[in-house]
Amino acid sequence: MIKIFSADDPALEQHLTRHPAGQEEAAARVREILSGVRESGDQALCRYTVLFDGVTLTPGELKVKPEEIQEAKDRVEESFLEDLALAARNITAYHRRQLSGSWMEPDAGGLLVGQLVRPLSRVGIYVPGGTAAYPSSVLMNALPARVAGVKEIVMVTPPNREGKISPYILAAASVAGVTEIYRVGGAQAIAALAYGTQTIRPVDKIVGPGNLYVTLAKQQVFGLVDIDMLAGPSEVLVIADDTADPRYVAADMLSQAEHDTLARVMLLTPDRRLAQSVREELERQLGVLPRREIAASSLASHGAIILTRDIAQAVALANRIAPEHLELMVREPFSWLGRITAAGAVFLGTYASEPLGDYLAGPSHVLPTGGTARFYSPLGVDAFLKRISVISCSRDAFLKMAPSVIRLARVEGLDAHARAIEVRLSGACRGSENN
Ligand code: HSO
Ligand code: ZN
Repeated sequence: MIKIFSADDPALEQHLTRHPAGQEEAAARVREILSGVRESGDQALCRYTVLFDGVTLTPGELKVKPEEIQEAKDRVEESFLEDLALAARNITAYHRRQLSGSWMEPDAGGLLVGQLVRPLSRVGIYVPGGTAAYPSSVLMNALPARVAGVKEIVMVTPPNREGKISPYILAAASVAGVTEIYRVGGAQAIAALAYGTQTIRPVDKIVGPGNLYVTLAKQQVFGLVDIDMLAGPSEVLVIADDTADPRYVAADMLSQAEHDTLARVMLLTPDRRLAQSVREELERQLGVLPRREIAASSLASHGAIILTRDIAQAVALANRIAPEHLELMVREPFSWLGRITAAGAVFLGTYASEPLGDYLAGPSHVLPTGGTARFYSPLGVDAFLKRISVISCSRDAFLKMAPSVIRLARVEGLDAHARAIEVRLSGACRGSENN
């Protein structure tokens, strides 16, 4: 069962440190798969699909046809489509608020600088197969890209043994405005998106969670294409005081523990009684969970209940841990918000339960994990936008800046740079036109 620590227990540090397993072998295998796809394209994709997914496809069958998508939408429950539509509305509205525009500003001296903001042209979204194929994640990855103005959104996902993709995933892709879908997964799918094959054109950026092979493949193609942050196991850290209901605290902790045996769930509280009753609630609620084995293993090996002096100490510790999800189930939760410096998403109050954020509230549920919230932000519109700097200047502004540029260039030993300015100085002295 979950262990209880005190905040200054030296064993706590050790318990919170992750020990990454040796990945060299997997990385070498991934390297082979990437070069296989780079050399033989579709043929390699089909070869690896037989090997890893146990299904034989021809290159012509890689791309999912519009009929299959329509069929999927006809098959899923009407209520599911309505829920997707509601989620899509909230996610879209939230991300629209993140859009920032191009700007250009002349100064009084005639120097004009600015930036153009442009969407990426083509992005790839990886969707894992099996039980980790979440329709919600399709929305959370694709909609920020849509809002950013990305024209081509390509989804890749492994087929099941019948060569099919879950109708829930296909329906979500359709709602999210995905423009192409391919039934291919694993490192080979990442290779196809990065290098291109006969049927899959390469993309500019690859996002979406995956298993170790997918993650290593993304790492290896980074630079040729951009990637999102590397997703780790889910986390929730709850800060609670004596006003919190232990049933709610335990339920929220289990909601993340059921994701993965490696998931990390924590409760930080100054209240010893609450700590004890949350522990009992966890035990009780685990009993009825279909995924209790996963959740129990997560609680036992990565979970922690930490007793703090007060809420201020809990907040300070939470900032150091920088959890993916932070719940504040304390009196006046908003009064603590100003002190939060590192978390993927903050949930305030009794009713802001983490799954609301997973599905419906609006912010993307693709969030930094493993302490990377110290420097990463949630997936958002900016992940699919880039900036182009703009510079122009008048003759007067040029004349004013020229001597400094020439001196700086000469200090760097770059004579041609200096001359590019000097040649204009003589032109400018002859009185050539103004721009
Ligand atoms: N909580 C997960 C996302 C998710 N939950 C998808 C349900 N479906 C990210 O940590
Ligand atoms: Zn979740």
